[in-house]
Amino acid sequence: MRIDNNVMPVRAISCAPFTDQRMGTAGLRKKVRVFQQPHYLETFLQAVLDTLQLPPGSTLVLGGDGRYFNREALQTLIRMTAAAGVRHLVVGQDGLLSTPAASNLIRMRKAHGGFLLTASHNPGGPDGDFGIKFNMANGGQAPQAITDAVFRASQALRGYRIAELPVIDLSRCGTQQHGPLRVEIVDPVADYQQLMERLFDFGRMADWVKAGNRVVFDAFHGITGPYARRILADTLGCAMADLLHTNPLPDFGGLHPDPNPVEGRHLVELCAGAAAPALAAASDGDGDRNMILGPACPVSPGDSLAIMLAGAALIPGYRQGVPGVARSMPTSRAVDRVAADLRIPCFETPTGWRFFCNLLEAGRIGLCGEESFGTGSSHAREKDGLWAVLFWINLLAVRSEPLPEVVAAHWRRYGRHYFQRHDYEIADAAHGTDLMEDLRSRLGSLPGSDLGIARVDLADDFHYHDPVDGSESPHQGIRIVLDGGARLVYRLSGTGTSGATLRIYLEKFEDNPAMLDCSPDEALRPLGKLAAHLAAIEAHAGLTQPTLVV
Ligand code: VG1
Ligand code: CO
Repeated sequence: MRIDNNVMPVRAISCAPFTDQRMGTAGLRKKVRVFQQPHYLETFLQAVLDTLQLPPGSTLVLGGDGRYFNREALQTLIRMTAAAGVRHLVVGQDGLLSTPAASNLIRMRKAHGGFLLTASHNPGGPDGDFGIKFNMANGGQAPQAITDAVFRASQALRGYRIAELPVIDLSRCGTQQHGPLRVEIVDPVADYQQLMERLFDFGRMADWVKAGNRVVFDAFHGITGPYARRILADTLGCAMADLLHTNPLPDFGGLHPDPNPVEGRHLVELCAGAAAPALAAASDGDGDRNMILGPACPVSPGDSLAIMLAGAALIPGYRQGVPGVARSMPTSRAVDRVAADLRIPCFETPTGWRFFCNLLEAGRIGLCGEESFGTGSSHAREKDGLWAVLFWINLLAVRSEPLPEVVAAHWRRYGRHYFQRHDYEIADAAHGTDLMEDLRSRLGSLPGSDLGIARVDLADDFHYHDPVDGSESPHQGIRIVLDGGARLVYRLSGTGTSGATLRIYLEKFEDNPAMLDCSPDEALRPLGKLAAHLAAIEAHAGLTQPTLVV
């Protein structure tokens, strides 16, 4: 097909709108089969493009985690963005870009935004999930006002516009011109690696590896494999045999690319044994999450964030200190103690990385994290799995102490926040909503009441006031704080694709030196029982046990 240099041939297609294209915590996620319905993907993309009203001649970044349906969706995306007047696309080779690398590229290239084809930690394959995140010119995910506007636009759509283009070959780096559209295929790793080299002391880290400190990393056949091979093995000298599942596969090889102690139980077992490496780690499908473990020492995400903040001055990119930190509300308050010690502000935001972006843009925070195995910093506007692994390697290399000692010393100094998340998969979504409504209706009567293990100090429905743009986000999770500092948090997940997932977050602070080495199971058992009883989970959903404990 030959296309005139100035004119992009465009077809207009009429169709009925879909009523369910509301983005959740991180983009639109649905079963692959839902996205495969005729016009479904196209109408959603049109709703985003109509909402954004990109200036003519714009630049966008495109990439994804390599999951099933990415290939087809990318071609559609190229043709629809071209029809909307976009004239420069920066695309990861083979359509691959990790979420943090895409965020970095958007910022570096001063693009107007980017589409990321991923359902993150959700399973992939023809029966799995597919998703799309849209990121703005600042590299961060679209804020609530935009996602609400996209939903409204999707409901009113009567069709979409798509350019007539040949299938674009994404397998070779370089620039292709298709009429007025320039498609630039880039190495997904190169710019990201340069960014990492500016933040960390790669020389010292390579010496640490050379000294016999072994690193095991599992990419779960998601996007981080190519990044880990180039950065951990080729550059830092980690053994290739210690990098697991590093070829991205459309169905993640049947693995569930969610880096937590359950999906990563093989790493937990490895670290519990005599052959434990100095550091073991894993990332999720799109490369923004991380799990960190050391010999007999899984590091909880809340502790990881707190220890990173406490050690930030040892890392080149953070030597000047950070202006402040933030954590999502359900995340353990371990980092709050370090922030207080450093006399820097600690912000509490709703779940979802997009809420950190205003604070990052305004220069009010330098590090932030979520309990869901997500940590990041001002280097990008997404959480960043491999960055967290590199941060830990750099920290261990400077401290010259084994990871378990670093963690134990932290607890001795600041106390320990025992933390667990209990997920209940509720088949009928309405039962999940009813349960939350019921609990919410009883919140007023809780303060002051005695729940057996403690009295209730505070019970509320978290409402966030964004200190940068003044926006309000109500109903971001129910929190019940007990006398003595223990805390229960309840919220419904916004990333699932069927039924409802109730997430309950349990936290208990301990500073008695004799009680710092309990198992979280043991330390939190009474709180877990109380949480289930308070929310009447069995009565509402018929469940007597959590489906997942992490
Ligand atoms: C979950 C996590 C949240 C995270 C979000 C996206 O959301 O709890 O902390 O930001 O996933 O992560 P929810 O609404 O299901 O609790 V990712 O790595 O899946 O983009
Ligand atoms: Co992710």
